[in-house]
Amino acid sequence: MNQQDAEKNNKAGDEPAVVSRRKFLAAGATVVGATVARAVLPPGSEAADPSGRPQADAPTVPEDPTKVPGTPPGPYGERSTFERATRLASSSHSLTPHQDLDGIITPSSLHFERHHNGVPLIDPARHRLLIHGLVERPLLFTMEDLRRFPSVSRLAFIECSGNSAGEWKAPGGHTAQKTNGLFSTSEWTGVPLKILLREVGAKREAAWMLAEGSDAAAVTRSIPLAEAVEEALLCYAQNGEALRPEQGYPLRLLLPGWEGNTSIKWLRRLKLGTAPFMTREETSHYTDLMPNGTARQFTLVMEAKSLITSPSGGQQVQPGFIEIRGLAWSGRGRVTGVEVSTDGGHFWTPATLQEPVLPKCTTAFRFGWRWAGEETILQSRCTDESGYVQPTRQALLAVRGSNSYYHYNAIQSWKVARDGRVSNVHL
Ligand SMILES: Nc1nc2c(c(=O)[nH]1)N[C@H]1C(S)=C(S)[C@@H](COP(=O)(O)O)O[C@H]1N2
Ligand SMILES: [Mo]
Repeated sequence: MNQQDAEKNNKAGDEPAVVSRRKFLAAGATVVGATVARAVLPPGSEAADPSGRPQADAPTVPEDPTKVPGTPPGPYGERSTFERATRLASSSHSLTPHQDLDGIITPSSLHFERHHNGVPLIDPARHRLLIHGLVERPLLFTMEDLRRFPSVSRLAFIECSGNSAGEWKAPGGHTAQKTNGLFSTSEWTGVPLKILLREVGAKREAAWMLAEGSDAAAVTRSIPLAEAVEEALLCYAQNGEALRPEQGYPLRLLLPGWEGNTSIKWLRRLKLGTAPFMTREETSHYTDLMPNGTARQFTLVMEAKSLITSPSGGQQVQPGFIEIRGLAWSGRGRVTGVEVSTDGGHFWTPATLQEPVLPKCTTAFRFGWRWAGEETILQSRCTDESGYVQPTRQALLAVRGSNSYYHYNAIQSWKVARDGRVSNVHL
């Protein structure tokens, strides 16, 4: 089936209709409230009576709770006090609750954090960025200087290379947050690195760049310039406002599609050189232990991956129509397709991709499904513009062995039990 056919097939699921209680019962679903429909018609069913004529059991207008004066506007918005989506936090990281979110942008307050020695408090008026090494003119920039350069905004995900690390051995996470919480998406705004390299007069021989953060850990990374230079952004803003302190306020490097650890936060220094800066004093090291005992290093690109966020681990579904929703992303470019399997990987059907579909950014997908109440396994599989297809767990383990920690991107399997409970399993 091609993408268009799949979209047609999914159409019914794209247009949920409010249904009368009678129709709802006829559809064979479970009724939870007396007059409140908790589900939509299954795909292919006729819509509710469009004539608008009152029906015997037509719902009445509920009491309007808004007749009391509301709260006046304040200087900075808050979410509804009824909303509960939260990050799970430890001393070194926090996880985005993907199962509670919609769309591709992670609210800034729910963006995951990963830091090696806490979040520093930095006064932007005193912050400086030094660019030196193999340059004609070493320069020190203030935040004000940086904001004067031509700017770029783009949407991009950041994924920690340790995202899903708990899945190498056994099903580690019970929820989408636990399995994939070290991954988030924002709109980032800043100055292209290329412009600043021109400003300092980067020398021809400069092939590597050391980026250093201003946190207590002074995290540094060696970055190959040839691949980084086109897209690297020095960001001061995220989702329309200044970066959050946790995301590197007032300045961070963003390397779209690469391991999160290369996107140095609280950025204070860039040093250009001919070779990687490799001494322990200079940089932190990330390696992947391979089955033959060797280690691979500078595996910078985050490979294609996808995740069904709803229904996902810890949730419970009802029989009838279910819109399967999820996220797909690839560090190599655009997502070109996502397929969904509702039978543990035997049959795969293309899901509908939600626009926008942007390179090195998260793409949302959805897929209309009718669950009859049997035990089954839900999976999604992503393909990117390089032709790379997200591997099964078995295929990934065959290549990487099970001694790895970073770069786990296997297909996620969610088991739906007969009682509707969803859990993380490994096939
Ligand atoms: N200065 C500094 N930059 C850093 C880190 C850090 O600890 N210090 N952690 C890195 C890691 S491992 C990741 S995955 C990303 C996480 O970015 P986020 O906290 O904005 O989600 O920041 C990277 N940049
Ligand atoms: Mo990371």
